[in-house]
Amino acid sequence: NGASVTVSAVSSKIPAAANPLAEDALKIASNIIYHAQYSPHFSPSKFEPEQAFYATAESVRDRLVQQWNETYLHYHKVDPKQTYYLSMEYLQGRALTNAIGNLDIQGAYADALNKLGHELEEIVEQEKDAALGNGGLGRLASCFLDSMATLNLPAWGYGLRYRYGLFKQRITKEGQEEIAEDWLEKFSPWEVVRHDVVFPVRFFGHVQVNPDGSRKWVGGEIVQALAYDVPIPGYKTKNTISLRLWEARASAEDFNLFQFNDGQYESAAQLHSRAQQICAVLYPGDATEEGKLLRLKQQFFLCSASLQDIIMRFKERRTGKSSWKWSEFPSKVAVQLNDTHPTLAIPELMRILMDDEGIGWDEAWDVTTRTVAYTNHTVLPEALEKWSQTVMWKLLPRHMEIIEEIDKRFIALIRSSRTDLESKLPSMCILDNNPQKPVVRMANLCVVSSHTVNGVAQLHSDILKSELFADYVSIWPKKFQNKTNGITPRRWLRFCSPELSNIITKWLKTDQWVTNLDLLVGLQKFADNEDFQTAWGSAKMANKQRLAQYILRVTGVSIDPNSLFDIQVKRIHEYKRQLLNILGAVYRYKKLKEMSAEERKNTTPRTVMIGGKAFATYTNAKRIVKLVNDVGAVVNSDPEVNSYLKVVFVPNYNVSVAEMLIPGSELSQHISTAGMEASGTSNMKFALNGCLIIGTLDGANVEIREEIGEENFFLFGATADEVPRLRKERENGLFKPDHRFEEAKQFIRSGAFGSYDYNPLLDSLEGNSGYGRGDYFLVGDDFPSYLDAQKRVDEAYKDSKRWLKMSILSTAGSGKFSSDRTIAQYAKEIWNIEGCRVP
Ligand code: T68
Repeated sequence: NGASVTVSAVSSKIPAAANPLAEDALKIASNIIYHAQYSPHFSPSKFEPEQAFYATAESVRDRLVQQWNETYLHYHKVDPKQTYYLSMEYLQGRALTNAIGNLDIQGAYADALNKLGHELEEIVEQEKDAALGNGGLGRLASCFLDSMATLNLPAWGYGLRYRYGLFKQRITKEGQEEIAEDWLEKFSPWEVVRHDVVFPVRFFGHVQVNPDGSRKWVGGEIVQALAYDVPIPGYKTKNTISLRLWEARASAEDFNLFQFNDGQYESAAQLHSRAQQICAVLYPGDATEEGKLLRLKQQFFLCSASLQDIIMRFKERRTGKSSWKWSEFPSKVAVQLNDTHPTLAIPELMRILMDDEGIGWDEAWDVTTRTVAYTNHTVLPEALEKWSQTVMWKLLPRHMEIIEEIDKRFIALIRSSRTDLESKLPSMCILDNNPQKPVVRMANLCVVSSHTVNGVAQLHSDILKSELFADYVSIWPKKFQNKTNGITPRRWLRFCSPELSNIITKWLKTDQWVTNLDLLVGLQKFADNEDFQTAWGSAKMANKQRLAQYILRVTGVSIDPNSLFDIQVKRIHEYKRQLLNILGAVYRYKKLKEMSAEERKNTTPRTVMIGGKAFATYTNAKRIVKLVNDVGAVVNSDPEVNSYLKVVFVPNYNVSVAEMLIPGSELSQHISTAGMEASGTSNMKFALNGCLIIGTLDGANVEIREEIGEENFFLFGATADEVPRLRKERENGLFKPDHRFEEAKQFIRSGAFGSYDYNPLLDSLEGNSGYGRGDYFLVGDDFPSYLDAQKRVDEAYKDSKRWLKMSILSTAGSGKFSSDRTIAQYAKEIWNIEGCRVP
């Protein structure tokens, strides 16, 4: 325990060492001490875990910076084609374990910290999560960066350096409370500010027409984009790539000294505070006009700064070359849009090429469309971005001209070559000129302007082709692809579950699976082996115990590691159907109450854990959070049944919490209404960790079930094809609810879980209700088959050998879901880039 240790005390005590690893540890220890002494962040009188974390992180960063510079220089020399991943979100989580793991120096760092009176496990917990994202989309971007680095791909991530990332969730009697999460409260040891990388980004202003007919965007306000780079090390490779996060700044000239001296302090700094607003908060609520404008500003800020940087690098690598052409640009640059949020990169690239570089429309269009590709992550209509034309004309007048022209040319193309599609034009074109509310449809702009459009799981990509983008498919059949999502096996198995990893390595007699996840299939042959099962079972048990301690610490609820650990963690959304889960738990509770003590003994004890954040203004999602907490409060304190059922709401779900929950899980719920979850990625993380899935045929569940075998997957529910018919039936009042569904709802309405008014929430599940949307997500339709599947789960768990076998086969079948596979496919089939290993 280093609580009272001082820097000078530990530095004088570092013992001499004999073996090489120890010497390495010794060097590391003195490097850590060096940082504690000479990086003036804290007073040197202390060397408590927090100080030890920052000093350790800086020492690791030293190593990364060296590799990082080498990587950049190597890429500069070779000048390969590079991918630029544009994303408004990155959910990086903590970086220390990942960095020392990827550098393969865990042992030495653990030893070094030991010499300094600390435990590595305790030190890594000091780090705050970098939560610059909302959920799956942001975490996917982070997994992708890890894979790009590991595969030695010349790639960069671009994003925004939000001051406040995703809020911290606190649970009170009222339910969820949001608190600003200050991840930069002290500072981030991982970012390096690049004072020499600054680009101006313009907003507002007007279009100037020059005598030669060319156009130029002038006036308005200019904000500086300043680069902060975060190193992304590959696993056991020197290649270390960059995540470049932009911060908005006003320049010194924007500070009005005259006003300040006149005592007008606020107006003197007005431009500064306006600039600061841009990167203040991740995805600010867009219910107000001001909020919408700010979000659009963020999007453009990312696109403009990143493109200026990309173009500068492209030109830099061409200096000294006698001649080069813009048509070479797509052979050096691939830009991937992570959903429509960075769509403005399209008109911005067009603008730069035409107005700044002076090339004509046709060539600019050819360059742009050969450069940009778009990934869609949702088919939910409310999540498809549409920007008010009025707001866009005000903020980005030149870009609106360009978008109008793209639209005009697209319409002309259809009218001249595809008269059969003319009737479809109103929904296919980019501008929706509805006089009440004229908008720009960002997804349509992306489809028209990208060379490739991809969905994120096979089912999702099929739905894109047959529904959302069906009309475009007939024009450009080859434009549409599938790239099933993946997750990095480093963070999501190797580092978060060392116990299971070691067993896998031991039995496969290689650790190559960490970069070649398909090798896990080799575990299949041990699925019935008793020794292997025993080892597997004890690793899972160790993880469950660790999780039980965590749950006790953060919730005060004591859970039994011998019960079935059943987990659902993800953003709270009606389509993800946490309501189905909690209604199932309520039904289970009611039945347990009705049983005799003898009967209860034959049931399978369960711990239901649910976690996730609700968007601050999403009322029903917040009611669901409250309901789970209220059910937990009653069930967990009911002595009659609480050794058979516990219901826990896990607060403040984030990447680090996931790293604790997933290894200790045995059953996880991925139970969205079929056709609505584009892919899901936590399903892959759970399966990889030997956790069985209860789920619908939605998103990547379909492929997971194919890979691990249908006998190892608890399937239930309507299929995507059946959903429209079921919705129709409900609209027509033909739906006959199962009595168990009625019973569960009625039990809650009766006040069994407190006096909070759950009627509005439950009414949203009623077919003929005036409230809600008539169970749009079909909770009632799927409830009976869900309960049946849960019965199969309970039975399977009673046979622990069978369960262990299923668990092993789950991991063994998860090879496909490595983000290394996903990224290798993007590289080959969309970006046309190759590995460029630093020697
Ligand atoms: C998720 N999307 C999908 N969106 O829901 C999930 N949206 O099925 C998929 O696995 C994952 O993307 C990765 O492909 C999101 O997470 C957002 O977070 C989001 C953020 C802002 C605006 C709209």
